[in-house]
Amino acid sequence: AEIAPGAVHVPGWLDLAQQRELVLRCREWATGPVPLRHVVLPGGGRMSVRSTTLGWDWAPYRYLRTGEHKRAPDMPGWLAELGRRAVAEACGEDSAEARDYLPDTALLNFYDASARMGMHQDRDEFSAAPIVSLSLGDACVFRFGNTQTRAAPYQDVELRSGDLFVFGGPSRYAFHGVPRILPGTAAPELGMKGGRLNLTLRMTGRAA
Ligand code: MD3
Ligand code: FE
Repeated sequence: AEIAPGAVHVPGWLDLAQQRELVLRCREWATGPVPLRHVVLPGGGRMSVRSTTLGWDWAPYRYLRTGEHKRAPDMPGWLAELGRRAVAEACGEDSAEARDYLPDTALLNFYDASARMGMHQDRDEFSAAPIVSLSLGDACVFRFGNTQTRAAPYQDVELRSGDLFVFGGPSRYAFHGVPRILPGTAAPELGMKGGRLNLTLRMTGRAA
């Protein structure tokens, strides 16, 4: 479903077996050289979400190869390919977006039951290519706004485990956030002990 021009929601894109596999991979990254941590913003605020990265390391508000942490692991080829298939699904197999899509960074966010993400725009990339979002674990309320202001008008959409969302075109720079996690909504077979994982695949537009 296209909830706004360029913002395409594909509920249940990943089946349970694919979700379980991705949860296992995420667990490896979450305990790797750049473990999940609460990112501290330059203004001193600590994000309630815990994050890690592959490829480029997101150090607010920029991408680095090596930041305060060890160098992030490389973005695996199979994950970049999954991103390309996601854009093909949302924008069409023969679209220019899908043809040129080669994400070079992945951001992994973990939300416990009380974590939130305030309304913001993603403007740290030097590329206007779409952003791919994959959700795992507990469902959340995802708030999709407009490009002008973090305030209304916005739409609230429930994102569940296995859902794909692609944000391109005019929606690429829309304000968005996660006001609420819905605890206890994940399938037990997923093997998560609560909380929500969100994996976003991006093109930084930076030279390797
Ligand atoms: C809309 N993550 O990592 S994913 C983020 O669920 C982020 O963890 C949220 O916002 C999360 O920056 C939302 C969906 C998402 C990701 C990027 C977008 C929506 C977007 C970029 C532009 C517009
Ligand atoms: Fe974002």
